[in-house]
Amino acid sequence: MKPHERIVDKALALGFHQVGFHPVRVFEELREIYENRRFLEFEVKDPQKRIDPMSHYPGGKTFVALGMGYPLYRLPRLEGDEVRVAASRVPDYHRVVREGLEKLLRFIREELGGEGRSFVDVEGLDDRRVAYLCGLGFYGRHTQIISPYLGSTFNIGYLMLDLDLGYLTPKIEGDCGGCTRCVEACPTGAIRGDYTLEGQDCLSYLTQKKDLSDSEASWLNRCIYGCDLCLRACPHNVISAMSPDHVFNKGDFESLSQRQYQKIYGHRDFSFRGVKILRRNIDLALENCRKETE
Ligand code: B12
Ligand code: SF4
Ligand code: SF4
Repeated sequence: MKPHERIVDKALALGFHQVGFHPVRVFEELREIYENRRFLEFEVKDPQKRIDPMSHYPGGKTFVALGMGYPLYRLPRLEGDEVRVAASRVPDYHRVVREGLEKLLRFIREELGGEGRSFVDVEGLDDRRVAYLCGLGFYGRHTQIISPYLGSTFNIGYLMLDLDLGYLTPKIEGDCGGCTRCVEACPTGAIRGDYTLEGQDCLSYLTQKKDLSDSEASWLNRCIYGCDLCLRACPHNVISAMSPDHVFNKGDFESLSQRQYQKIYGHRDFSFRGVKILRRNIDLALENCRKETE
């Protein structure tokens, strides 16, 4: 078996669903986008860090990109003080993907004699670009990478290795044709339609942002962390069973200190932004619902 085939086998055994390879290079084609970007509150603002893999791991030769799918649960009917969080992996994908990447890296060290570094949403390097270059999928109009196997409900992790594997996965070229379902489904107009997103207007951002303007506050709905409406509209995605893990009641968070919140919910992606922001989102969401039904 060739080294890249052994890596694929091991990655699949570790729970990843898709694997691709590409030589490491600077994403020069994205420089202009990052130099002109209206950065979000918590984003890494140095364009070089976003596009230059060597600024994170000098000596990197090969990207190994891994896709891990997550289920897009069926929408529950929410009543009273019930709210939901966007479809996502439980526990937080950062943990699960990182754990898998570290095991894969250990295997490569021991069996193939290589060194490397693992990445999942690390220091701003553009994950979707790595996935695209490594042939995991193509850019959808909602700007998510769409895989022919996983749709766009998958997370991306990758390794940068100091090995030259002499293998490259062919890129998957594709586009959305005449489909504009996600543009129509997006409640804030964040999806521009030209394969770009105005992150400042995306509910996924607003549910994490510290201060909201009145109009931003009026957009919040019963999804109090993240947003998955464009994923739900996309014909490449499959909707599976209902998920009790993603539905909550206002009372679940009401009297928790930050410490208690971390203890109970620290393994979830939404714990990242702290309990105060979550409580604010719940209050705004329920207030907006009340106004709508008045
Ligand atoms: C910041 C961020 C956000 C921000 C802003 C995103 C943005 N686009 O600006 C917010 C909070 C809004 C967000 C939301 C979400 N995110 Co996010 N996010 C990130 C993060 C940390 C950085 C993304 C980034 O660099 N954006 C900068 C802009 C410039 O990149 P971009 O929008 O992808 O733009 C590209 C395209 O527009 C393309 N492009 C430009 N012009 C053109 C023209 C054509 C014709 C084409 C084809 C392409 C194209 O090139 C650009 C650069 O690559 C990454 C992790 C990472 N470190 O990379 C995760 C990441 C992108 N997010 C992810 C996810 C899952 C989500 C959510 C689904 C979470 C949720 N349920 O709420 C939503 C989806 C919203 C959406 N429609 O994309 C996944 C995406 C997985 C995938 N299959 O693509 C990532 C990769 C995390 C991960 N490792 O799994 N996210
Ligand atoms: S996540 Fe929601 S707000 Fe953001 S682009 Fe998709 S539908 Fe629009
Ligand atoms: S909903 Fe349609 S336009 Fe949007 S990403 Fe999916 S296929 Fe493309």
